[in-house]
Amino acid sequence: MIQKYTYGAPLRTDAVVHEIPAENGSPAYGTVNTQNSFTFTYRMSADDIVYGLGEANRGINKRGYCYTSDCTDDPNHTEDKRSLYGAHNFIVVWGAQTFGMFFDYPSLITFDIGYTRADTLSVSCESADLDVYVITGDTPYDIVKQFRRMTGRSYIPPKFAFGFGQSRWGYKTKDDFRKVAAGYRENHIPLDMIYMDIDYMDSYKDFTLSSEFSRFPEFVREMKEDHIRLIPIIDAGVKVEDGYSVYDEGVKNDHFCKREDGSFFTAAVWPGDTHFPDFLDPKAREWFGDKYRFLTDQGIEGFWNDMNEPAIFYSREGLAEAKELARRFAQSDGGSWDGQQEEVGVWQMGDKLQSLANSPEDYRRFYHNINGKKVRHDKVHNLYGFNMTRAAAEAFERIDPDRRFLMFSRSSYIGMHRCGGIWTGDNKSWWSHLLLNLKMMPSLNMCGFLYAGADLGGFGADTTRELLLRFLALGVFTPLMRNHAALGTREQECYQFEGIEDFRHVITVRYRLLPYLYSEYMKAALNDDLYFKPLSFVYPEDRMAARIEDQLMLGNEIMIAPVCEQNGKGRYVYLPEEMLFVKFLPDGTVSEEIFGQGVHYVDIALNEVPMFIRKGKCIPLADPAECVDDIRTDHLRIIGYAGTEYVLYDDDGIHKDYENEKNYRTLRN
Ligand code: MIG
Repeated sequence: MIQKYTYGAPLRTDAVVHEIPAENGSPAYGTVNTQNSFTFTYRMSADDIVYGLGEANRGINKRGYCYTSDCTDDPNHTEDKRSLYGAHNFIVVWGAQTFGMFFDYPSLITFDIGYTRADTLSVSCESADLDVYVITGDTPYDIVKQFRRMTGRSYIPPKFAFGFGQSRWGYKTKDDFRKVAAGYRENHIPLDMIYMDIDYMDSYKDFTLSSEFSRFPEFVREMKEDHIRLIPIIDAGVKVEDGYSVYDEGVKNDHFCKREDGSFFTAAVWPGDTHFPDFLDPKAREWFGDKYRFLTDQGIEGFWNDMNEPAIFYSREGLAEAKELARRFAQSDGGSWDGQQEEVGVWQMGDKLQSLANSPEDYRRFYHNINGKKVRHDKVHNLYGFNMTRAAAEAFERIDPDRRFLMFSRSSYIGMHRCGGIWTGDNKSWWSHLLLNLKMMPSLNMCGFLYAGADLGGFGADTTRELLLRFLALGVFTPLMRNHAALGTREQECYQFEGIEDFRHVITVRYRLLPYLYSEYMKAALNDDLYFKPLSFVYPEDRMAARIEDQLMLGNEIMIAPVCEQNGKGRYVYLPEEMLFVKFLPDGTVSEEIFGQGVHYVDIALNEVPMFIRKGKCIPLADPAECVDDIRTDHLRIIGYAGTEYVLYDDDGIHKDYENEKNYRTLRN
């Protein structure tokens, strides 16, 4: 059962698709205070667990910290960070009382989950204008499914998007891309996509190509003949430059965000001065969305949307203030280091420069046009990335309503899960981020984001062979499986390392499992279900299962337990019931061993991919292939418990004929 409570005059976010009428009164759980601001408070019992918050830091159980939804381009995901790129305001409390809550609020909101006081959950935001949904059900799983139904079907990518992709910030020329393609094909490491980061554009202008990419359609075709799709990035900001048609049109037709005085807001991002399209205005969305045609017309079938928090390096105003401060700083004579005798001190100057980027002040300097009303950006900040991606998704429906396009975004709000997937942004080549990657997955799924993944190997900092292999052994199971690295870091393509056969093997396992993974993804999407679940969702009666934070249930048949530690030769696993331990060995064979309920230590070499099949279940396994197009789904082997069945979902992977009964086929072991 879902109940809705409306406070004040909320702004429509379009997170919810199946609207329900608002109730009078207040939620059955906790207390709500709407004086001056909004606060929801609930007294937690000692053993209560809190799930949710999607793309957030720390554990699967969110209890014990304070999180804010405030979409931020911060590439340092250290433990102390309270917000990342997304705003996913859905939580489930499980324990003495069990209920879910969705706070549909488009601006900064804080979830203090036993941080200030261990027993107190407190959710607060500045303005008491929001819709609060309270969901009751028997279990967290049941509550999540109701929430998912209310917020609509998750995005479904084309099947090729379940292949492996290589990315790196810095590929600039056709030959850079050809080299990557050859590195994979010559070494027989499977590959389906190469991502084009910002350097493919002319001066970082959206919907342009640098002079390196003349005769682009032919290049797209050349790659596609090799079964490789090119996936270009699109940034949110549009370069200010007379004669650049996207800029000219945006100005002429009033599609950019404005300052209070009606002038266009200017901020520096990659192209230099940019304007931000007003994605909250349907007319601007339609205009920007149609620009993707520039690339779809040339054969492109997928994109990633970046910098859409929106990320700001600095604004004109911010820079002017910093320069003024610098002028005064330059005038103040020497003196003490703490600046006490000076008008402007060293630290004050430093702080000002440090805080130029992504500054809350800048988010108060521009406005959106929402149904003819001027709304200051900070009031709707968390909707920006959602609506950029929505612009693309709405356009894809016009460009080819029968076809699926690959689309994922950095920033997001609940509701965007219908338009695209997400990648989890600029992680680092750290072991702790491998574990964070794992922990985020079920939370993201709860909030509807099924097509998701992290930068495998780590984006920032130098990776190691060992870390990349372990990252990949988790990535084998994440719907988005992409190796991506930052400019200036160690080269991270799989063929750059010694012992290439290990990489070939691990990624090949993905392709062998792909019919199963795709089938489970599609079932999850079509039934508003989860692809990744915490163990407790499947074993709610098992008290131990609820404590496990480094193993996940995937689909209905398997459990994963990757190694997340340097020099790890194996790991402890907890089995809530008897399971079949399956290891994909480097010689292409599969080892199978039954383990009983309880704790076990399992050996897992660096070149092995482990997983568990639940008791009484089986899964299909395809022959090795080097691209999704070559996977033979008519030639599957079954592994798992004897005498069992698996219902496989399959389709052409391109069109949207999802409800067809012909897509289901029963396989017997
Ligand atoms: O300011 O396009 O998260 O994946 O490689 C950095 C360059 C901009 C941030 C993205 C990252 C991408 C990078 N971008």
